[in-house]
Amino acid sequence: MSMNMQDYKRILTMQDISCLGQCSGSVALPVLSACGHETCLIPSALLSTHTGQFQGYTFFDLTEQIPGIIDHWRREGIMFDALYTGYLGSARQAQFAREMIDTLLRPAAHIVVDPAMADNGKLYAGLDDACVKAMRCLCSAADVILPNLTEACLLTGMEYREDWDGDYVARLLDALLETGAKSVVLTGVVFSSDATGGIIAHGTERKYFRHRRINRMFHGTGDVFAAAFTGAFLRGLSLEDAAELAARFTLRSIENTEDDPAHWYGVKFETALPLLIKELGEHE
Ligand code: PXL
Repeated sequence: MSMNMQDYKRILTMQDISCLGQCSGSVALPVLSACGHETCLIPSALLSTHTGQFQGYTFFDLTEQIPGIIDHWRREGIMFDALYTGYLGSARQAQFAREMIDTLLRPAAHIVVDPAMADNGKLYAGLDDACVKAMRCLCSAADVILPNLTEACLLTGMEYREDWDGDYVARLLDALLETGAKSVVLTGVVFSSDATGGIIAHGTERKYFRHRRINRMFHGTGDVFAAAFTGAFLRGLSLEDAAELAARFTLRSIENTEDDPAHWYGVKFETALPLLIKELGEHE
């Protein structure tokens, strides 16, 4: 079961490095490597931890480094098969990501944007309306966007509701596609007390994926899902197969963490990498 070398992609990912916390760049690199892709990271900021459940974290903004990195790669003639963005610490970083689409991507490149900026009805600490606006612009150029319900509301200006119904979600998905993104994978859709999952929207098509719900919040699971989705999608899986595989990988990561109360800041996704690799192999 060897990988088809046409599926080996050079991916540019832009997101922060939170030194501890199992999120963003520290998840994207190992997950995309496990999916069999070359991955180049532009770290947008360096933090001691993520900003979720920690106080007193350090934050070193690396925005000023970005133009120099882009210029160097352009001089070297380096081009990428895909851009995958996650958490970006400022509006300017999202603008740089938008520029990279025109300067660093090959013509048929894929663009996956995880507008990682909010959860549970609230923007992450330190982000503002300008970030939302710049993220909306980046989403308009994407092939696939991966918002959760909160991010979907921020991107569309719709009201955030936890008691969603079919009509509300249908309007949300239509509004997300109106941003210009070609496809949407809406995540964190709770279907019932014991089922969660998401909805894929492409044109007028809507597809649901669902799995067992663990009724507890784990940090970084959006990033685990997004990285695995991107890796699988770039291996040539359909949106639906990539989303389902990424959801199984995320669930397994949570299952492998939930019994360890000392591990409260992220999920042990490393222990689920064999599952990810095995399932990708089955798609060859
Ligand atoms: O998991 C998303 C994320 C990524 N990076 C940083 C964060 C968060 C969520 O809070 O704070 C720095």
